[in-house]
Amino acid sequence: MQVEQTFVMVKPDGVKRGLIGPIITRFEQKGFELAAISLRTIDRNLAETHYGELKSKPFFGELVDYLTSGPVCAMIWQGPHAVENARAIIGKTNPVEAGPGTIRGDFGMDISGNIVHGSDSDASAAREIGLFFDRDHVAQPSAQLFGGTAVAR
Ligand code: IDP
Repeated sequence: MQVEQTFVMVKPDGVKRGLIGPIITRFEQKGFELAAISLRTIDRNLAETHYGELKSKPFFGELVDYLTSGPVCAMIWQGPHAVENARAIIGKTNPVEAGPGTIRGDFGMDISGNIVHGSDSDASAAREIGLFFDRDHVAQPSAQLFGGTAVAR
């Protein structure tokens, strides 16, 4: 079994509303294993780099304001098909369209506050993990959960 990693971030609205715990619970219940976690306030430079692909969008400034409005909880979750499984439990970008049972569908009301970020590809996951974490502080997959397979990098 191939164990992959994905980058997940509880955004400032999720942190302020006390949703770190419920979000972690959902990832654990799904079967993911936590590899790293960090609560931090990010500066505009990191927010702009993280969302660099969206620079030309009309909402980019608003998005950077949102991401820097309070602490975020950055996490690395690992397991099989990590990127796809995380996107499935996070739900569609707009909470209005995200189905019940997904994090955005259950906890969000509007696209300006969609609670959580999840990488959209393995390449994005590797890039985003590199932006937020020092490799030395990331746990390896546990033998118990995933048979000790090496993480794909
Ligand atoms: P994703 O977060 O589901 O991968 P993206 O299209 O990559 O969706 O957008 C990144 C983030 O930009 C969204 O999670 C949301 O916070 C914000 N965003 C996307 N579209 C809009 C919009 O139309 N208005 C305001 N913010 C938006």
